[in-house]
Amino acid sequence: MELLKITTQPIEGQKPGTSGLRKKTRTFMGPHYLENFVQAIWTGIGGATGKTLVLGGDGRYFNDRAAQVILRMAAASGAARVIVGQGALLSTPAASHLIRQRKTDGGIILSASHNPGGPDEDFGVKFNTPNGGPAPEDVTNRIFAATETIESYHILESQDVDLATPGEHALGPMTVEVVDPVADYADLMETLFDFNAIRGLLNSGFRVTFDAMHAITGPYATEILQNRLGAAPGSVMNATPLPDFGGGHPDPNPIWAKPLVDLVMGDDAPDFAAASDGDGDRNMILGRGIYVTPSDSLAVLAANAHLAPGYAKGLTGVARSMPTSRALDRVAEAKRLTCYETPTGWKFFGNLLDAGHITLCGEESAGTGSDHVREKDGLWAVLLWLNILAARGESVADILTDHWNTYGRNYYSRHDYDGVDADRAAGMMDALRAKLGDLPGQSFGSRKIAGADEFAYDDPVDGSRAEGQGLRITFDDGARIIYRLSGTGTVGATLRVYLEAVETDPAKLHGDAQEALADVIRAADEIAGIKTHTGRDAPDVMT
Ligand code: VG1
Ligand code: CO
Repeated sequence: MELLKITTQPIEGQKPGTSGLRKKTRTFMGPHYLENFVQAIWTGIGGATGKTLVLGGDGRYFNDRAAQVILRMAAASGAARVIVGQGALLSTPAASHLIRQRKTDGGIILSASHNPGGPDEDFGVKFNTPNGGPAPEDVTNRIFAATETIESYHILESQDVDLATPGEHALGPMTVEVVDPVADYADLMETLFDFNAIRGLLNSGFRVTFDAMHAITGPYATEILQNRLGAAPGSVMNATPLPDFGGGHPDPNPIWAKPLVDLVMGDDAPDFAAASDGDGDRNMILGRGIYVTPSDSLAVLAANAHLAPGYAKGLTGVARSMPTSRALDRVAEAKRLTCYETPTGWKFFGNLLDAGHITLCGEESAGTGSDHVREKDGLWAVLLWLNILAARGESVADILTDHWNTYGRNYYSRHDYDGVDADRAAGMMDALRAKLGDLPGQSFGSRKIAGADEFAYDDPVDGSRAEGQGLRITFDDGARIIYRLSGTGTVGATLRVYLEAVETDPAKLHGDAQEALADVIRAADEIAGIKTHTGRDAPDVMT
């Protein structure tokens, strides 16, 4: 086994975005691309020497090859041990759990999450810190800085490590420990939820369908829902992870998981249905005849979490990303909990969770989680819903209706414009930023703008400041419009427009979101000139 020092030079554009570095798979497969970034991770964390790391990914195309490269580079840089999920697989929440459980120095997750996979699609690499959470900005800034000055990297010349069976292997002086990717995570879930109650529910004729979308949650959902909780065989659909996710977008929303939505809206609908994304950290919740928006789901979970044993003592506080609807704030107010507002991306919840300021948090993009790990967690949200359904004995639709009657409804939708020319998108944001000061007081239909600003976040735990986190417009009746450019895309720019309106009239709680938001949607275009700037007539995706 020879230790190689390979000469390289900086490659442009290796700046991690909202969640790690995401690029076209072919870019990652290009000469030195992955290696440069991995060596920069070692530099960014103060070297790999003596460290114990976790490694796994969502199984997308190139996951297996990238894992072997990273193992050889870890060994060459003196890491003591790498704990790898069997087959180089780990869901993002399971990786977060393993990093914490084994008290490691962090881990590398190979995933581009909900982005499609394959040689012509997307790949990604993310570093998580010893608390199990995505690296905060000071760490990603150091990693990025290292990519800009790199001159060489170290790698061991060796055969592939056998990752197919659990056990230990030596790779030079380093130990590679291959572990069952599912067992520890499933055990953790048993400590949080009343599995007996959920088992009872599922035995009583209550039917569930879980769509793993040919992605990583297949084996997790099969073990937990079918094997441990007794859901009928076949309750988990698309359960085998595929390198290209069966050609689909593993994004659990009504567009990309349409077959599941059609199922719950049809005659033979199950009582409860859910889906997760490529790396298992997102969730979509459905009941018979009903889609629960992620923002509403977060609020319902916050209002009912005490019904699950792991949260029986109540919550210490809650948090949501800024564009997430303020349905959560209403629950927090009623329960006298502090509700923190953070920038988009799970890394901003880490400090609040570590400090014990919050127990539960979430994002409008179908991410919900708690202090059990430091990532959002798709199956966790599904199990918390099932626990609540078992405890309350009501349907999803009834629980949601009751919630709206109690707290009011925050009608909500996100409109995405994908693959917009990056300069045009930036031009729209610049023009809007320039006129923010003039907006307060202006009227749009029956609403008047109460405030307009660019969101910046001061972390209450470590005092760090994150600027430029979205343009935010608030109306006098509580409605909001937020404009943001995505930090996870790989082609051009994705413009996200987040729309929200508050309704407390009991007669108007069951309308269609797009209709209820029609005035806000019109105002969003009038204020920012979306159509003029992007050249688009309509969004590509509405969630
Ligand atoms: C998107 C979502 C954000 C989420 C991020 C990572 O980011 O909006 O809420 O945290 O994806 O999720 P952006 O910058 O594209 O809006 V995942 O499941 O892709 O790791
Ligand atoms: Co994800």
